Amino acid sequence: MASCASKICEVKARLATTGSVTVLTGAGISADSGVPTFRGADGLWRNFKAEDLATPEAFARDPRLVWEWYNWRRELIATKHPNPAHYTLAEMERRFPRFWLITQNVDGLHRAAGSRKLSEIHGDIWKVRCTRCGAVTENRDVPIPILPSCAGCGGLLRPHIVWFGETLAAEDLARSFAALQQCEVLLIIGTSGIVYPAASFAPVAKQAGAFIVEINLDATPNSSLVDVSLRGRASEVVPELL
Ligand code: BV8
Ligand code: ZN
Repeated sequence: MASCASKICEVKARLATTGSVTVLTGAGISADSGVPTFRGADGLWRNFKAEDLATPEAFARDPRLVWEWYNWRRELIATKHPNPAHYTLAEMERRFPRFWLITQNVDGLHRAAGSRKLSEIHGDIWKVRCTRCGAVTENRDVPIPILPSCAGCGGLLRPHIVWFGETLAAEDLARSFAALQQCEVLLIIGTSGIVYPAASFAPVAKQAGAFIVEINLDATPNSSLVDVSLRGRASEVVPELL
């Protein structure tokens, strides 16, 4: 076999000999679909940062403002489609006997590309949750009437999304840690590695002996930990891995 001149070739060789792959994605995998990232140049909305609006305190203080931000994102995301990176991960799910996708993204593009073995650990922008009765429903109204109310009890609806200061669903955490501990290869795609607990996932997989590959435009806090860093756009690099 030709020597692995390129890092891509090394990663392909690893994927060719493993049966267990876990993937962690962030906003960078959807950037090439036209969905703004959080901490890139296009990440702001009316000069607010995600950390200012994606909190229960912000919603309690000004639910209209928070719903205006989510409505703006829903309207934008409604016109976007999965890119080759999303489709490649859906193909990987079919190809590897043990595969799990952990995404921090709430845009639904992995599901739209056909991924089913996934944990949307920060929630789903197309779901709403009643602040009174807790009912979770899918809502694809674009625009969504502000302020939306629960069909069942009339309570105020909120996005079914994990905000800063809120804990992730126990089931998502358990499923993610299991996938991180049992994988032979972990792919980390398009995340700045700043937000916890997702930022602690690479060390968990490393501890369990996984071969870790990072695909990102830039270096991140994960970069010093990974075995191979592939610098480039996810929509170009990820399809090359299969
Ligand atoms: C929790 C929902 C336990 C919003 C999100 C102090 C006080 C209170 C809490 C904390 C604190 N210090 C730390 C914390 C914990 C906090 C946290 O980590 N804060 C950070 C800011 C330090 N975390 C939490 O609160 C979590 N809960 O810990 O519970 C607890 C409870 C109480 C008190 C303490 C702890 C909840 C975290 C979830 C927050 N919700 N989203 C929404 O989406 O509407 S996080 C938000 O950031 C998004 O979900 C996003 O996915 C996530 C991570 O961002 P990235 O996906 O990485 O995106 P980013 O733009 O940052 O980076 C993009 C990357 O892609 C870049 O590296 C770029 O180079 C690259 N890229 C760009 N284009 C491309 C590309 N790569 C490849 N190809 C391209 N084309
Ligand atoms: Zn209700």
